[in-house]
Amino acid sequence: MPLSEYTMHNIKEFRLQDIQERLYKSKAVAILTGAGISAESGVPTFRGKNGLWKNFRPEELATPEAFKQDPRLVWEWYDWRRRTLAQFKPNAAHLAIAGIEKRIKEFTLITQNVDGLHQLAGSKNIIELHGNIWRVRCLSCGKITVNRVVPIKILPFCECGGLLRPDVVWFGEMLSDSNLTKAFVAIDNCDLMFIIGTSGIVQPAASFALRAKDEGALVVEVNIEKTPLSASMDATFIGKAGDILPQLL
Ligand code: BV8
Ligand code: ZN
Repeated sequence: MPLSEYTMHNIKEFRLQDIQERLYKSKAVAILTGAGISAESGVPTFRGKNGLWKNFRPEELATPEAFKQDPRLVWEWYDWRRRTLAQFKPNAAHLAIAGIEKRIKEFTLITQNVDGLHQLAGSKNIIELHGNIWRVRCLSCGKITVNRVVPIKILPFCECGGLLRPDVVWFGEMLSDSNLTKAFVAIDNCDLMFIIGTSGIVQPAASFALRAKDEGALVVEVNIEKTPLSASMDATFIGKAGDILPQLL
């Protein structure tokens, strides 16, 4: 669809080209992405209809309790996700964000995704809020290493003998202080923030848009449907990230 077609529902009438103008005039831009930005690469979203795995909900498996209780089951789930992910490439939305970053003085990408597709697309200044599925961490010595072995031997152990876990943030676990601090600095300093492909349910990421607004930024949402965040956005563009974002380049 041509730029002008993308209207949205909100108080102030913004068209995509208005946002495009604002984008290249801004001093600092922050982008928050969720699972929706990887959907067009084939990666199943968390709360989409096809769900993520068998009849388990992420909130049941992505927890320290689940791992303690049944590390094999949790590793089977992560191994399945890693095997599925290994065949996927960044899509036009990931590439557009990497392209925008090159043209903005101060740019920060904050992602909730653990799939590593933003890195593959060439994004540089990334805050991986929820960790990365291609890293593992030893429960004994705490060593973090990149591990791209698919399928991974279940159960994987560190050379120190400790059990390895995925280096991701599970539900009920604290996000790393340094990541949160970096994210808040980016959010508080930006004059334009995009919220792309997230259902706005998982905290604390779901409150970042409001924080940016309180700090005076213009906040723009891109999603295939309205979310609980939409009502407080300055603009919401309904459509696929892979269609809309390249038009901002
Ligand atoms: C924390 C890593 C402090 C793992 C993830 C009640 C009880 C207990 C806890 C809580 C509670 N209430 C709140 C909490 C806190 C909890 C939380 O928020 N729970 C939710 C479920 C209510 N949060 C936490 O626990 C966080 N830690 O708060 O610490 C604390 C400590 C102790 C006790 C309490 C608090 C940690 C959260 C991190 C969890 N880890 N991932 C892994 O991935 O294996 S979260 C997981 O969900 C992913 O990271 C994912 O990115 C994230 C968010 O989901 P979305 O990205 O939004 O994806 P979703 O599928 O939901 O939506 C996709 C969207 O894309 C949709 O809107 C769709 O329309 C759109 N879309 C689809 N296709 C496209 C598209 N848009 C554009 N284009 C397309 N083509
Ligand atoms: Zn170890």
